[in-house]
Amino acid sequence: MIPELVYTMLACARIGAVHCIVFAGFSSESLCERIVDAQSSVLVTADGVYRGEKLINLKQIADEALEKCREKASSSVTKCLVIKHHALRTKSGAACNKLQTPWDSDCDVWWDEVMRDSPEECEPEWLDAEDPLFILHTSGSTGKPKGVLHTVAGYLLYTSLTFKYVFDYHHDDVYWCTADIGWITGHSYITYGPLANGATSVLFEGIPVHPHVGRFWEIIEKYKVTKFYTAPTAIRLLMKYGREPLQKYDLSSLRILGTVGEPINPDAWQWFHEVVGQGRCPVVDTFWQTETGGHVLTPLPAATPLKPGSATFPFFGVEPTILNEHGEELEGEGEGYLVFRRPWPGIMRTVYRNHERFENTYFKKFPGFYLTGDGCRRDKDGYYWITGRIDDMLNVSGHLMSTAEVEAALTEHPAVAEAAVVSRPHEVKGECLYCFVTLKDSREFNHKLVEEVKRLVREKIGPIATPDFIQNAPALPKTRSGKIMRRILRQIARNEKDLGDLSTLADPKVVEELFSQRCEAAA
Ligand code: 7RM
Repeated sequence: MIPELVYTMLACARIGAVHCIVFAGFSSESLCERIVDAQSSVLVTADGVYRGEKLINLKQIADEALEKCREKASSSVTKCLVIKHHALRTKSGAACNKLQTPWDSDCDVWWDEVMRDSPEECEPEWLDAEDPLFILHTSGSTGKPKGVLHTVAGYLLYTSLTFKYVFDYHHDDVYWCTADIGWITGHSYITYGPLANGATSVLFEGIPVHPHVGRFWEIIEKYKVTKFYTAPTAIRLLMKYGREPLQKYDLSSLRILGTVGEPINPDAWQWFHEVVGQGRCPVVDTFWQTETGGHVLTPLPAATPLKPGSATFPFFGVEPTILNEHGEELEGEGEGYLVFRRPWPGIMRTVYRNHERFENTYFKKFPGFYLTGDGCRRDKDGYYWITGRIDDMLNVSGHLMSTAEVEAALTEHPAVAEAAVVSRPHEVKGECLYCFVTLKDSREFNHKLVEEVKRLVREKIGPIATPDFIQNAPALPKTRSGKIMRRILRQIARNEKDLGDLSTLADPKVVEELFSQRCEAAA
């Protein structure tokens, strides 16, 4: 989350290179997978970065990823451009420079050295409207991330227009979106949308609770932020500390508040509106996806009467509808699959190098409609309420991941025979991971194993996927055809006793046993 990241994106756009940004919290494994999929030729990274008090050696992670790519004999990367960030920007000198930056002089180049010799001007490359702008990976239900591809003209038009209307942009605004640029929200509403409008933005490298829990409020006061866009998970986290940390700061500059990433519970909405916005600022609850490029369901501030927890109505040109299991459109009140009837300029164009997967994932279940994968309810006033993912996806602090990808990491542990992951509601994160693991014969389930398994998932996917609960499952509930019944596991994780129809279960005894051993407290 440093200015050089934004420069790099814009530089790519200018020379017609396709960027593919990878969140700095990802493991070398995940980075390698994305490099291979995108067939990248240049890797841009930094020496290191602080996340709170933790120093992350980014260059080392990058090197490990490149090494893994080479092992797979598919390294396309010829140069690694390294930004001197930690070495230059942390409090004075060597004492603080705790990093050893590994260096390969054939491949690695320092950013500041190349920049010194670069010309001041660079002619833009003229592109076709439908040429690619970037690839951004998002979790897919088979575990392998999908490279969502966006194109230059439609995406830029859509992000710039939604930014302007949804945040009611004025030239004297100071806008702050707290998202990470490694996520689509950062692409669309830190880089492209605001900059296409010439907006003044705050770019924040840090976490909400460091060095103190009033960090956000302090920044809002310091820069007189007028438009503030964040995630329900951050709101829920900060809510825990009460009003006191806010009362020290002047938040009177705020005009509009926005949320994105997950359904916002009415409690958190009220707190955001009353305590942060002091009851004066409309809250725009913006529903959209990596795939949609920009907001698709959202209020327009001060124009749309709000209902806490509802993303309200479609943006201009977007035509949502709700289908039942048979693909029939529901009229009026009802709940079902959220789909869109027509494309809009910012919709993704393909899954990179896998157009078939694009068609299968989004257009096959209900021909003629774009399938979001979210459940949705429409109330009597026509308001849309997102009910969450209906496929096997998990949403932890606004980060989407599939059960399959976490399960794949769990089963890499030599003692684990099988694993199934479900979500369980979490006060702050929205959802957290509840994992059932079946051990191989003769392996013992103990504290040491739980720690090993957790560490493995962190290494394979990243800290965001760290399991909160790990339960020993001598057997998993399965259908006769061998499919794990996650619905039942979800109910066990949540201690919901009324299990409904168990007739498809191969062995109903399994359920009782799992209930008797369920985890009350986090691992
Ligand atoms: C922007 C982003 C997409 C998924 C989406 C939903 C969930 C996002 C909201 C929301 C309820 C919202 N892209 N989601 N925004 N659910 N209300 N306002 O998050 O590709 O990372 O995730 O996030 O499930 O399908 S994403």
